[in-house]
Amino acid sequence: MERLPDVGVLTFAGGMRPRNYAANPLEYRANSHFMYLTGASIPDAVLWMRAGRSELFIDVPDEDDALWHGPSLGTEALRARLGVDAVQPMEHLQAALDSAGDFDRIASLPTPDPQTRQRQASLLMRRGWSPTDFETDPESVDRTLALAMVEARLIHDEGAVECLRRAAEGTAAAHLAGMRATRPGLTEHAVRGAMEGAILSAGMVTSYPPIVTTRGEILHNNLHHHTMKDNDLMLADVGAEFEGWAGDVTRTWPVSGTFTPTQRAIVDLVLEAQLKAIDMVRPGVRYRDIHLESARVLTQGLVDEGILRGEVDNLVERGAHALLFPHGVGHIIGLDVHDMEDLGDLAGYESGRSRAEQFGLGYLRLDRDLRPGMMVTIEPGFYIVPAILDDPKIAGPFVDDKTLDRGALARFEDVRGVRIEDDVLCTEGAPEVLTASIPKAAAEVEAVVQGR
Ligand SMILES: [Mn+2]
Repeated sequence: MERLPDVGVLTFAGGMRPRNYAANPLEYRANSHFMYLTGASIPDAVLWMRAGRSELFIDVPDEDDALWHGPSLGTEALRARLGVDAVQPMEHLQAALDSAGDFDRIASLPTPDPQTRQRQASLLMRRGWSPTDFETDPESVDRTLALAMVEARLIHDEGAVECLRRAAEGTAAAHLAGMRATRPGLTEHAVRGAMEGAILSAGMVTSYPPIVTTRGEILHNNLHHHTMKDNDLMLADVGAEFEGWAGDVTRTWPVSGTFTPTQRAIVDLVLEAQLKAIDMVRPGVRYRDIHLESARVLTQGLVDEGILRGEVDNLVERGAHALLFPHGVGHIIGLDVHDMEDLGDLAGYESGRSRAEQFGLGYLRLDRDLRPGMMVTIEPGFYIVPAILDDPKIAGPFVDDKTLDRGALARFEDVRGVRIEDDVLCTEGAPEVLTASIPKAAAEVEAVVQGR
């Protein structure tokens, strides 16, 4: 509010969304900006802030609501719990906005659900305002608000870190359960069920749709129907959410309990790249340099295996590693698993920086200088993706000049996809890995799977 002295700020929780019809909704979770400001997740609630005052507007339950949902917290008890100045019925919101005479400007961030967006537009329109494009309009109050939220949410205070630690605990329970539930002959569903079950048992929910797959080369694979076979790798990218705060971890383990020599070589290499990158999570380090350093470690290993040919720095500069490591090394994490991605690149990219054109580097979600209190993921990977390797525009030049040796790569057919991901807090000193308790070195992972 210091950044917006003459402006009123409206923040929308967002509504319930139907799964198939209105009375059968998806599990509710409020918009993260709303949760950050209020600490609550209340369907359709609106927070109105102006002149140092905060008022929460809610749909007051009608009498038959208590019949179906039980008694609800009264408005005064809710006010006391959340620490806002007032809690009012939704019917009063329009009048509150209309009477805010001095505040002829209203800032408001975009909301993802269409119904809320419509409500937002009509409320603003009554005041002669319409939502502006905060991404392109540098003069807009919405952009000032977005930047203020980024500044607040980018650096986690002790309370936030405590919640992120709890999310990490739920995430750890899930991965151990997943490793122990893996058996040749079962489907991936069984592993997913064990992992989500561990999260639900801890009183948490998943922070994003889980990836639990023996086809790890399909980066966002949300199918779980494959039967696990002895020589498969299981790639699980699963995170728990504690009171809105996200965990995000990937582990890759052998279905049989023992990596094949080729799988072991790649898992060791990806871990080496990950450890090198984690060690760089320190104040003042540019995140893109962490990405590029992990790419160099991977590239050196691929040169050693004869998969890539050339000089490492030159290969990374040309983006040759992206044929097998096409995504960025990580992202910021907080209330959102990709924190504040609803604001485009405003949170991930420092002012004056923008996405690269090059294949691979263009998918990097974060390019800031790190500061204490920032939390990031570190998640290098290796994937054999036909859609990349068979693409004449992406892979063609590297095949033609013999940079990529597809024959050498064919030996690693049983690898498919490997990723190792942890959640890392930047501190004044050495990085703190919140998810360090989850086994990741090949021998540790094998021991857990074998002990099932
Ligand atoms: Mn991630």
